[in-house]
Amino acid sequence: MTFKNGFLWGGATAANQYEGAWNIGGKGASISDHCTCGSQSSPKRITPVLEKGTLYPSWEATDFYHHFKEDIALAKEMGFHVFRMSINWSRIYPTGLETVPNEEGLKFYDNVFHELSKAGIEPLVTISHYEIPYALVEKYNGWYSREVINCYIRYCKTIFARYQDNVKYWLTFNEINSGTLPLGAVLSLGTVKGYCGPIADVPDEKQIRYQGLHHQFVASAKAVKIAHDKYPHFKIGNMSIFAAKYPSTCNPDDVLLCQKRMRDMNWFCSDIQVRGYYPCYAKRFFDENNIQIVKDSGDDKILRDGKVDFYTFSYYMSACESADPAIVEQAGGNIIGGIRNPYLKSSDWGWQIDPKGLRYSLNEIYDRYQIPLMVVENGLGAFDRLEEDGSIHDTYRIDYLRQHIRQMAEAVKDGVDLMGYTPWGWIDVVSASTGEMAKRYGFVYVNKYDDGTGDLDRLKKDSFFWYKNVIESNGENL
Ligand code: BGP
Repeated sequence: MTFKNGFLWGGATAANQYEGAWNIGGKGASISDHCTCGSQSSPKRITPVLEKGTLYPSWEATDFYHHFKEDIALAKEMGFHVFRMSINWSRIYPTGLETVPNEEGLKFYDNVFHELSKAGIEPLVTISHYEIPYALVEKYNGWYSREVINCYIRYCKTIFARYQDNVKYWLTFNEINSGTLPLGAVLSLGTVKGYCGPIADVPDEKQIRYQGLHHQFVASAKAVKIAHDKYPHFKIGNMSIFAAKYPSTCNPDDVLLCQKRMRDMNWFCSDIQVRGYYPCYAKRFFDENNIQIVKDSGDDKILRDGKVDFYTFSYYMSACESADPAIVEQAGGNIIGGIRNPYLKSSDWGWQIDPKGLRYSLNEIYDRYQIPLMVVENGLGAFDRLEEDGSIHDTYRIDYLRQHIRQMAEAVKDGVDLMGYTPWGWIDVVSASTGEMAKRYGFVYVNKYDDGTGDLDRLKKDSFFWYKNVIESNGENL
């Protein structure tokens, strides 16, 4: 048997794209409730009043809020061991500034955890998944302000105390390194009031981003320390996007550029969260980009005292790096930077599919950190066709996941300590990057469309039965 006994098979979701009920039960507006109508190609500014765009709005999402019992029953039927979800910060502290939490919000997650426990499924909880109370964006420009660290810690203390008997596995921030990328920085950092596009055209954007990230590193480390001191049974991890990068030729210029891009995007944040200090290459990067991180005197110690217990990541694609501007021009870009790889195929959204890159990434990460790893997102966003009889034949998704699981198995044979696997959007949710419902990842189809029609009915796709069998056989029957 390749995968160890107790390997955590399951699926991943996040409140901002799944839960809906954005203004029910005392919940406040979060940043993601304000910027769901953009798309990758034409991001929009945040509208002051929430209004319906042409795309299906994520503030209804696929309504986990009212369907959690049914959804957890489906997860149980597939044999899930673990259920990745996030808590909506603005459901617990509607503006992030209250001193007393919203009891109705806390009660909702009591009910969810109770249901998971009855089903014998372990929750894996992301504390902040592209979500921050919007009032903190208005008041402080999100994570750019140090004040937000205290708000986050107050929220962590509340949920740690309340759910200490229900939740063992925690992640401090979803895809923290998306803060280094133009796209994604606004959702994860909550900075730049009134704006939801890439922040590349905002003055001082690098300074804003890296100062904001510093505050997130401190907040993450403080949360880890509290967990270690007060709740020794907790396991608390980081979460990064990992997109393998390859030099496009063996020209040393390409190799060096590739090494730099691997550091800038893939390693920078996790080096700090896993090792507890800024990496050696940070100084030159900051100097060359005119970034001055303002630190408090105790920050370095806080980082050292708050190293994560395990490393988790999302894996969707890889990219190539070329130092030759003519080649970059000709080859066409990639969503996570770099250029297209001619050896790989792409999804309908241009994400390049690279299962072997997952084996490569797992080996590189494990070599570097030597702590347990978990793939907490992976999957194929695709257009699914609902047949008249209610079936959905998503063989392309099965094929994608099968190839990635095979490569995870190779990595385990290479010696990597892999804890588990939770494919993204195991039930259809709203897309983070485009706000669409049409981009689906699930084993379960949700009858809901971009124009807002659909009755939210849940239907099993072919991949549902396939994945059930994968779990049952601990990854042997692919
Ligand atoms: C990751 C995010 C998720 C999820 C996924 C798929 O970056 O952590 O929130 O949405 O990507 O992306 P998309 O929904 O844009 O297809």
